Parts: sequence; C-alpha cells; structure tokens
Amino acid sequence: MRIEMVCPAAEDSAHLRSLAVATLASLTPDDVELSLRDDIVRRLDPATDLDYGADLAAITVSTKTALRAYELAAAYRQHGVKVVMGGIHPSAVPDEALEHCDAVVVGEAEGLWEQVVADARRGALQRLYRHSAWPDFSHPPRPKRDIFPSRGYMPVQTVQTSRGCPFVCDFCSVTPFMGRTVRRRDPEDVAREVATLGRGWVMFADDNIVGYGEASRALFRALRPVRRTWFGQASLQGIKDDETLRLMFASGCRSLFVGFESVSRGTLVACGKRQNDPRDYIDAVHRLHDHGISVWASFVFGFDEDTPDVFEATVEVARKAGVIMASFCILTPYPGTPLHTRLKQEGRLFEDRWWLHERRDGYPFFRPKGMSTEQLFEGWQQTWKSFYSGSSLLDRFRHAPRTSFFATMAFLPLNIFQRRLTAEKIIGGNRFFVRDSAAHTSAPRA
Ligand code: B12
Ligand code: SF4
Repeated sequence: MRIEMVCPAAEDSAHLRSLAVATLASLTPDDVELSLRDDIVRRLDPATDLDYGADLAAITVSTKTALRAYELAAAYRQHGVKVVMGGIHPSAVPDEALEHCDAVVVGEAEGLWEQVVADARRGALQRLYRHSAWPDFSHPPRPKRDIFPSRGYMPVQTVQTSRGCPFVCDFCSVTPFMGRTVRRRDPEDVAREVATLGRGWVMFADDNIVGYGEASRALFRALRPVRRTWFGQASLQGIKDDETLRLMFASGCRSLFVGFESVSRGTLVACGKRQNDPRDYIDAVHRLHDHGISVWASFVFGFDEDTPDVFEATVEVARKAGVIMASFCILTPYPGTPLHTRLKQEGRLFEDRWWLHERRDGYPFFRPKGMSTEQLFEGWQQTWKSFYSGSSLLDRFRHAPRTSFFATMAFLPLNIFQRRLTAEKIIGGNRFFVRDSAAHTSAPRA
C-alpha cells in the first residue's frame, strides 16, 4: 500500500517541518510505503508533482491552508486517489471538509490513524473518525522526521511537550479542540527526543511552555543536560518566579513568543485571557530580558472594547517594554471558536466561511464595534509602521538586553526583515512577500 502525505502551504507559511506529518508517519505500519509532498519546500504543481499512483493521500489542514488543501484534494480525487484530511480545520468543520475529501479525522490522530490505514487497505474507508475521549499523551510515539527531505526547511525542529490549555480565550482554537486539561509528556521522554535531534534550534510547539509550576520546572531540569538552544510560546502566567526563569534559561531557552493580546484589562477579561494583566507587562518583559530570554510580543486588534486610541497605546507599551520584536494581528474568527459563533449570531461576519475566499491580507473579516472596519485596518497598518520605524528600532536596540543572544546577534537582521515586511506586505499589500523572500533566501529545492 502507498500513502502520500501532503502539507499544503499558505503564502506566509513558515518553512518548518510539520509535526503532524511526522507523527502520522510514526503511526503508520512499516509495510506501508510513505511519500511526502510539501508545498512549503516547493509549490506543488498538480500536473507534475503529485503521485496519482498512491492508494491514499493524507492532507493536513489548517484554516489558512484550507483553500489550497481543497485544490490539491480535487486533483488527487480526479485521478481516482482517495483523500483523507485531518488537522485543526477539518476538525472544526468536518462537513465542509467532507465536500472535498473521502474521510475526515476529527482531533488527534493517535489511536485513529491506524484504523484509517486498515480501512483504506481493505477499501472500506469510513467518512468520519473521531475519539470519544482525549488520547493519552504521556509517552507518544517518536515523530518520524526522516520522512522530510534534508533541505528546504529552517534549521529548527519542532517538539511538542503538552496538549490542551486550561484557559478559555474566546478567539482561540486550542481549548475547543485539545481540551482544558493539560496533557503532559514525561519530561525525561521529551529530553530523550530533543537529544536525538541534529544541529539547529528547537521550537516547542506548545501553546504555553511555562506556567505549570513544578511541572514546567521538571521539564526544564530534564532538558538542561541535553544542552540545546530552544524557544517557545507562553502567556504571562508563570513567568513571575525567578527560580523558574533561571531554570528556563539554564535549560536553553533564549526567546519566548508571548501572547499579550491587549493593553486593556477590560478587553482581556471580556475575551477570557484573564491571566494577563497589562500592569505587569513592562516588568514581565524586563524580568525575562534580565534572565537572558528575549521577548517577541504578540498583540491583537479588533476586540469589541477596542477604540481608535488602542493602536498608539499598544505601540507605546511595546516600545517602553523594549520587546525585541512584535507582531500585530487583526482579530480572526477561526471556525469552531466561541468568537466565530458569536460574531455569526450577531450578523457581524462579512462571510461566514471567510477562509474560502481570497482577499487582501489583514483586512478584517467582521464589522468591529468600537470603530469602523477601515479604521481598524488602517490603525493596524499604522501600528506596524510606527513600531518598526527607524526611531523605534534604534530606541529598542539601545535598550535591548545584552545578555540575550537574540538581542545582540539577531536584533538587527530580524527587525530589518520586519521593516521590509511592513512596507511590502502590511502597507504595500503584497501577500506573497514572505513566500517570495523565502524563495530568494532558501535556495534549496527538493
Ligand atoms: C507551532 C504552531 C505554529 C508554528 C509552526 C507551525 C508549523 N508549521 O509547524 C508557527 C509559529 C509558524 C505558527 C504559525 C501560525 N499559526 Co500556529 N500553531 C502552532 C501550535 C502551537 C502547534 C501546532 C503543532 O505543531 N502541533 C503538533 C501537531 C502534532 O499537532 P497537530 O498539527 O494538531 O496534528 C495532530 C492532529 O491535528 C491530527 N492531524 C493533523 N493533520 C492531520 C492530517 C491527517 C490526514 C490526519 C489523519 C490527522 C491529522 O493528528 C496530529 C497528531 O495528533 C498550534 C496550537 C496547537 N496546540 O495545536 C497553533 C495553531 C495551529 N496556529 C494557529 C494560527 C492561527 C497560526 C497563524 C495564522 C498565526 C498568525 N497570526 O500568523 C500562523 C499561520 C501561518 C500559516 N500561513 O499557516 C491556530 C490555527 C487555527 C486554525 N483554525 O487554523 C492554532 C490552532 C493556534 C490557536 N491559538 O488557535 N503556528
Ligand atoms: S490563547 Fe493561549 S492561553 Fe488562551 S486559550 Fe489559547 S492557548 Fe490557551
């Protein structure tokens, strides 16, 4: 039996190996012949690049890649190849996905994929596969990374140590699809996996790598002897404790992507991100910087409580805090989230299934409450411009922590890239800026 794994890409997908694909590969019986087609490494041409002799195409799909996934699925099906889809998007809207494929796996593959393969082998694929309980994640199978070509990716390996999140931010897909109970791996098992990875950075694909008290500290202690440099994502809970931060640095952490989301406490309470308190932001960033950990901040605009003054207020906090980098997003109603349901009920979505339409990058998918749609869009553009202005860059560089690798070595190249992104993509409207830049900088073609 031959299975082709497929990673569709959006115009700004990061050049990373998909952990979903590596996980599926590890769950696939040894007698199945596996191939991989990765749109990220090279944009796939359905006329020449797909294996229509395969028995099954397995496509991993997020909302951003749904349109492309449906296009590739159509090509396989036209050639008589059965298609199964999984990932966060088909898990949220399985009925929509089933219009484009033969079977959908809702939720995590562990415990279901084996059944899909067995059914496909005897020509009896079911339409829908889903769990009745969250699968155990204490000792997951080791992702099979040799399925990826050796070139074409960033020198970063992703590793996941936990699934689920105890919080219920209304714009987020994680809690609805991975649950409120955090399922953690055995720290020693994580350390053993990290030790097998080659050179390069490790990125933890956890939503919150710190914030679980002793459990987080146990992970950092286990990682320490492996001596690998890593970065991850975090919310603010859990970074108040100096001992945890010391351990985190000692375990190799050099940068955190932190979801601050808003500088307004009222907004944070309303959207459910109660663990963030804007009064702590500047101290929190300085504390991390003092421990040698750079902060890449993320903010979101368009919440119901946001008024036009939110843009300037946000830039001011980000500049004062001296974050190394910041991303500013317009609130996006992903399917299956409470936000999507509410905006739909209130009749504020321009299109219910906005992901099926190509449109200008960044333009809001809904009517905001505290300002006009144009004000939201233009305010978002101005925020990028202001945060990546020459004066902001110099100011942040002057105050950047010298203890941090990112601050000293990567500050200027990263910020210069973000300035170009601001000019060409955010302001200039070139959606393909990231893809075009990657094509020029990462010569490899598989
Ligand atoms: C790491 C990560 C990233 C990384 C790297 C992603 C990568 N390419 O590896 C980076 C930082 C680049 C990133 C970027 C973005 N991300 Co992100 N990311 C994540 C995160 C934290 C983990 C993803 C992961 O690697 N999981 C580990 C693997 C093993 O799990 P998995 O993919 O879910 O796969 C399992 C199942 O879904 C299933 N499965 C998956 N595919 C398939 C296929 C088949 C055939 C089958 C049977 C099963 C199956 O089996 C797997 C094993 O159980 C998730 C949150 C989360 N907890 O999932 C958000 C998440 C996926 N990201 C999200 C978003 C919104 C983004 C951005 C749009 C953010 C932004 N504003 O720019 C961009 C997208 C850019 C783009 N063009 O695609 C949303 C997606 C929501 C949605 N409905 O699509 C999530 C869910 C976070 C959230 N808070 O809601 N992200
Ligand atoms: S935004 Fe972060 S903290 Fe909030 S529910 Fe999602 S993963 Fe959890």
